[in-house]
Amino acid sequence: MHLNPEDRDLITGGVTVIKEPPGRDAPAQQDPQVIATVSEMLRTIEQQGMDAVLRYARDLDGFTGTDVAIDLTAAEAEFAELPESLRAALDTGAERTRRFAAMQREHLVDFSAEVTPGVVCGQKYVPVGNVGCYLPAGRFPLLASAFMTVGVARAAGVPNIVSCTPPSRGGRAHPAVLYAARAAGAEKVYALGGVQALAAMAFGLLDGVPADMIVGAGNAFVAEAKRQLYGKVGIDVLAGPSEVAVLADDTASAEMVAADLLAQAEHGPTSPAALVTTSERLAKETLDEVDRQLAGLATRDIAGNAWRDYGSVYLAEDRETACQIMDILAPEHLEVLADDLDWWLGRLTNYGSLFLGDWSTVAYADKGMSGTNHVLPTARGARYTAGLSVLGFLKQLTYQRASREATRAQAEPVVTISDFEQMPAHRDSAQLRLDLIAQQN
Ligand code: HSO
Ligand code: ZN
Repeated sequence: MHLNPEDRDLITGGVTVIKEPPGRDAPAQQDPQVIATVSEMLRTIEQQGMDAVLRYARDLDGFTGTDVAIDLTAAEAEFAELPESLRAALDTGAERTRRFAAMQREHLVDFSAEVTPGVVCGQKYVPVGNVGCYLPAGRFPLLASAFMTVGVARAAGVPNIVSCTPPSRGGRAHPAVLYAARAAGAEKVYALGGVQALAAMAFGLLDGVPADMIVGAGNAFVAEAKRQLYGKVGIDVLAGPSEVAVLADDTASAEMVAADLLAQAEHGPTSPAALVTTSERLAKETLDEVDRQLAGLATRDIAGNAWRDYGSVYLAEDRETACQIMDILAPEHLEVLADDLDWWLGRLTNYGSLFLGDWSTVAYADKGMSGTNHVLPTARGARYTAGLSVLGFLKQLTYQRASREATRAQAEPVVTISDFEQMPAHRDSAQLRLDLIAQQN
């Protein structure tokens, strides 16, 4: 997540590069090997069904059971293995995420209005019927993913929600992932991971109902499976490595900036982190502070490589210039550690989610504690889309109803346009109504 040479022309103020990875940002393209493997797996599963799903689960994930279904309403023994404090924290995250999603839903209003005399147009929000949620449990289990997918789909009113998560210990799944899913409102989870999980949901192999939409983050194979299934099913976002950008002025603390950069660099060795600041002092201090904190971090190999290869620091002439850089980088998460937070809130437009001030940090939202969704666009996708929310599970449908009296106002111009376009069947469906009225008068 850094500036490419052609981006520079879009920035009017002065920018000094303090640290920038060499070369261009890695293209968002998939490895051809991944593409081929995924398409072969999807084809096999579509043809052979559950036999192929279980074969992949055994070969790739070490699944040893016979039934992938896990009843969460009868998993008390497994939940009891978890510390009480963890269960309480997960309950809190699930509830806060649900509450914010419910508020967002309330602010989406159905309406109808007379647009032209006698022509009433309306819109209504209708939930997607069948949603498949993928709950990742790879390098890190990312427990709050269940709140963001299952919980928010429920808040949207989705009637049928199916969830999958990779098996562990042979047959069952990670107990904390199961607990989080239960806290989000799921009653059942299937112990399936990767491509076979997405295929099983998309093809309706688990409960006999094909998913209309598949959501949730995963590894490169999961992302590619979503890309290939897109069109047959809807998806949330094609998520790449998690990113963070920090905008800071001279009031910010280097210790806090460094901690927040490393918090997302920890996701993986290709996770980008950027600081854009108007303070030369802060830029320099942050570089030292990142190294100091890395030395004491158990995930320093991951975060350190990410910072070395994908970290950047820019010194901007003024805050408007700093914002122009963010217009281009469009980071997944954007933190503002600066004075005059309302000014930044008004000015900034390209981000997945925005964190204003010292007391709002990405990790809070990552774990569901603020209430906003953590499934967000990466790789500059925030230029054109927001992240997952209750809106993602709703279709904004339109409808119309017109009176007999409003026919002329619509039919006559349609006849004119259709004649010009040489589309006689369109013309006729309008003309028929004009003729009918003429006969009736
Ligand atoms: N930063 C990730 C979500 C997450 N991080 C969950 C930790 N836990 C994508 O927004
Ligand atoms: Zn994170």
